[in-house]
Amino acid sequence: MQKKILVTGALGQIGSELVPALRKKYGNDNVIAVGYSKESGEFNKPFERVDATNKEELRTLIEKYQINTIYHLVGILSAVGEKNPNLAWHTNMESLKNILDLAVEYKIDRLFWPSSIAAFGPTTPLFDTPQETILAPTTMYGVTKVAGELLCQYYNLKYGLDVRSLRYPGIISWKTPPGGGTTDYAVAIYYEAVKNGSYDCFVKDDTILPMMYMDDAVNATLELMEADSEKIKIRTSYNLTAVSFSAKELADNVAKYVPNFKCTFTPDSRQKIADSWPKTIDDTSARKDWGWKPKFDLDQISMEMIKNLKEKFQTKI
Ligand code: VAH
Repeated sequence: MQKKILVTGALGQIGSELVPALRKKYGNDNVIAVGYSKESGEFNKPFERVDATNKEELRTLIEKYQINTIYHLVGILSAVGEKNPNLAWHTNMESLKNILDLAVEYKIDRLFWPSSIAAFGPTTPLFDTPQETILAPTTMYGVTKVAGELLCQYYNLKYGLDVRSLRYPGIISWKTPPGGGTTDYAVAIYYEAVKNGSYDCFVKDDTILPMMYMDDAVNATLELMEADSEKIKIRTSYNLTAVSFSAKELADNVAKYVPNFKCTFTPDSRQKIADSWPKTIDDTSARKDWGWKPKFDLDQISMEMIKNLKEKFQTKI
C-alpha cells in the first residue's frame, strides 16, 4: 500500500527532522506536513496549516490526501505547560482524542504518538526506571502523557487501532532552537557555546536526566512504525533512552570541543520539574520487542552538535 502520511506538529523539534526523514523514505508528496503557525518554515509543499484541536479541519486533510498513516506530534511541553496548564490540557488531549477518533473512522493503518519520560513522577524509581511502574507525574504535561498513553491503549484494545508510542527522553538537536521544554538546557548549551563561548544553565550541575540525539530519536520512531504489528507488545508507550548524564558532565564534554567554554549553573522553576523525572531508564522492552539500539553517545552528540551549529552560525571557535 502506498503510504500517505500526515505529520501534525511538523514545525516542532521532532517534526522538523522527522518530516525530511519520512519524505526521503516515502517520497516528498506522500508526506503532508501540518503546522499551526502560518509560516511553513523551510518545508516545501505539501504543507497545511491546521488547528489540530479542530476535528473537522483534520478530517478535511485526511480526506483530501487519502491519509493512511499519521504521526501526531502536536503538544505543549513541560515548562510552557506549567505556565499555562489549561492550554496544555486542551491542546494535548483534544488534539489526541480527535486524531484517535478519526483514525478509527478512516481505518488509518498505523498511528504514532509521542509520550515522554515526563509520564513518570517523583514516586517512580529514579534509576533504571522499569517499563511497567508508577506513573504519578507532577506536571500537567506529564498528566497529559499518562492520560494519552491510556487513551492509546484503550483505542487499541477496543477498536484494534494500531497506535504506537515512545517515551522519549530529552532530545538534543541543532536544526530548531529549544521549544519550551525542561530539557532545553541540553540544546541551549551548544547554541550558546558556539555563539558566545559561555552558558548559564537553568538546572543544578548535579541534575542527571536521560537524553538522546535527534538522529537516534528519528531512527527509533521509524523502526517502531515499521515493525510487524505482532512485535508490538506495549500499547501504552515504550521506554526509550540512549545516554544519561549530569549537567556538569555535559558542560565538561562541551568544553572538550569548545576551547575556553565557561558554564555557570543558576537553577530556575524548571529545576523542580527536572527533579521529578528519572535519572536513567530501562528500555529493555524496546530492545527485545523491535530491536531498538542507540548509536550516539555524549562525545558523538557534542561533535555533531558543534560541527553543525558552527556551520549554521558561521562561527570559527
Ligand atoms: C520537555 N523536551 O522537556 C520535553 C521532553 C523529557 C522531556 O518531554 O518537556
